[in-house]
Amino acid sequence: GSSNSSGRGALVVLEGLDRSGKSSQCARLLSFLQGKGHRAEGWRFPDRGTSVGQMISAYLANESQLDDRTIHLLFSANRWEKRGLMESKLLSGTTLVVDRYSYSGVAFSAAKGLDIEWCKAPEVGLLAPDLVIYLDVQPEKAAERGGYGGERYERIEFQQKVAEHYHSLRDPTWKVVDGSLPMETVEDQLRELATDCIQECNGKPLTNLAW
Ligand code: FDM
Ligand code: MG
Repeated sequence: GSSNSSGRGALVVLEGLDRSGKSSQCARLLSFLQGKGHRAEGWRFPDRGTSVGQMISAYLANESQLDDRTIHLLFSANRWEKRGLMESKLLSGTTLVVDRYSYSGVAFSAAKGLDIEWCKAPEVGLLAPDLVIYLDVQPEKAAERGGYGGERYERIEFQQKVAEHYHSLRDPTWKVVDGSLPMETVEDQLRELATDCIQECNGKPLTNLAW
């Protein structure tokens, strides 16, 4: 039986550099939660399935050029267009395990030199995560892991800057997990963090991101 059938679902966000293991860990966490009887879905941003998402995808593939602020706002718009659906899923008791969210939006754009407060502004009012897990992997280690896919941003010098901005965004509520540990160890830590979070947010209202 589902232990969260009466309450709302949890908004669980995984953040980290490219090749930090986020996507694999999201998939593992999702099947664990579902196996425990939780209603849970895996989400990711950018969501490349919408028309905004297709513009983002073309930009990341270097098939189009966009001004830095323009692409920043598209990433944000891609979250705004999903906000209503996220809210209704959460309120109906579905936990969302989300691969990247607003913190990626701010860290990646700020790494290009955009003002960080300007970067945060369009994120205000999106749903606030109940849990942010940062998979901490050194940029050098991430780059060694089977190489990058060749998308824009997948360069070590840039990832180093992104890491610095993630660092300055971190607040005490973030759970930093050492992503260089064995996959199963990381997986165990994520299971515990997510399970606790789902229990704790039962009865707590959904809130908005305010920074
Ligand atoms: N990215 C992702 C951003 O620059 N801003 C955002 O708001 C989000 C969600 O897009 F390099 C960057 C991070 C990454 C790229 O992400 C594609 P995935 O997770 O590799 O698909
Ligand atoms: Mg990527």
